[in-house]
Amino acid sequence: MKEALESIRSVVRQQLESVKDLKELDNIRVKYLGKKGELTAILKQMGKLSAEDRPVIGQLANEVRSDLEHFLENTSEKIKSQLQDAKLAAETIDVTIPGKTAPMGYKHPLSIVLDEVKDIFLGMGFSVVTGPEVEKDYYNFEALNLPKDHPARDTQDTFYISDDIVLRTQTSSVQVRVMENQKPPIRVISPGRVYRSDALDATHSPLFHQVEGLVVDKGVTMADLKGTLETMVKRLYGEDAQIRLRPHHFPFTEPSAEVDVMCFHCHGEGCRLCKGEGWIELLGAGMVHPWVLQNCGIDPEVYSGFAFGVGLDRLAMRRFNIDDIRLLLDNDMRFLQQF
Ligand code: 2U9
Repeated sequence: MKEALESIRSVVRQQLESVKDLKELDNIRVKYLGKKGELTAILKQMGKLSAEDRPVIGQLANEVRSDLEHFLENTSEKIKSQLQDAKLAAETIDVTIPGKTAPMGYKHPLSIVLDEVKDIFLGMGFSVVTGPEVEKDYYNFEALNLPKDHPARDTQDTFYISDDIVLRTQTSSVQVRVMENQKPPIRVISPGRVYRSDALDATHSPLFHQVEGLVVDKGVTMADLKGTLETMVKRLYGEDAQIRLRPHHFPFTEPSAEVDVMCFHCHGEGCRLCKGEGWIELLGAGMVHPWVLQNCGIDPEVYSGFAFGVGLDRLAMRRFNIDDIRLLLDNDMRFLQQF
């Protein structure tokens, strides 16, 4: 009987090393400690032992039983903590990863289009710059040739924190800061959130997303602007995509243009998608106004530049046929997990 007890202890210890789940563990517990268990059967035989052997074997049997209970308890704890760790690992979202490899496998539509635009311009030698969203009135307006009395500053368009602090209405302020701190050549894009005091509806949001671009160097012309924008559009919408520039006005660029992309559905004929125009408005652009260069300490007699701005939300809505801008902000997983 002594050998039987010792062998049970070593067999169980060995089996428990390879147990993977609580069900398997319970089977072992029943096999040895259950009503019909092997150890239980031995304990029932104690009565047949001689008065001399009973104390020694009895003590060994109790030892083996408490060892088995100890082994089983330890293994149970180990399996439970492994299950807990696995559960935590599955739920943990590493917020430091750039979103390209989000653990759930999803990627926000804005991130999809932003990453594409970034890749296009990084491939053309641009750098990506960012800056403050709560911005000085100077950088958001004055430096961009929007003097104090300009209607664009009105509170119905802008969130004022104080007389000279606003929530930025465009990311141009970042580019002003770049021009103040960096001598040309400058090739930057500045993506980010911008704020306008518009009521939230299917096509307007007080918070939306923009990417602006800026190039300043010697001898920059409208041809460079058109070529750069054409490259962007062809990368976004395919090689046969075409753009056209329509004269426009922005205080910070002269000449200015609205840039349209030919409707990929009717190729310029006009249809429901492009509201009969044949073209879809994409972005605004122009040659940087000489006063803006001047404001940033760059001599407009020596240098010239172009700039453009595109609404990321509209780009994403067009790309994925999303008809309500609020879907981009609601964080509704039923919507987001489609991307
Ligand atoms: C500097 C000088 C000039 C940026 C520009 C636009 C035209 C434009 C809108 C497009 C859609 C804003 O998101 S939107 O609503 N932007 O039309 N933006 S030129 O011009 C600059 C920028 C920085 C120093």
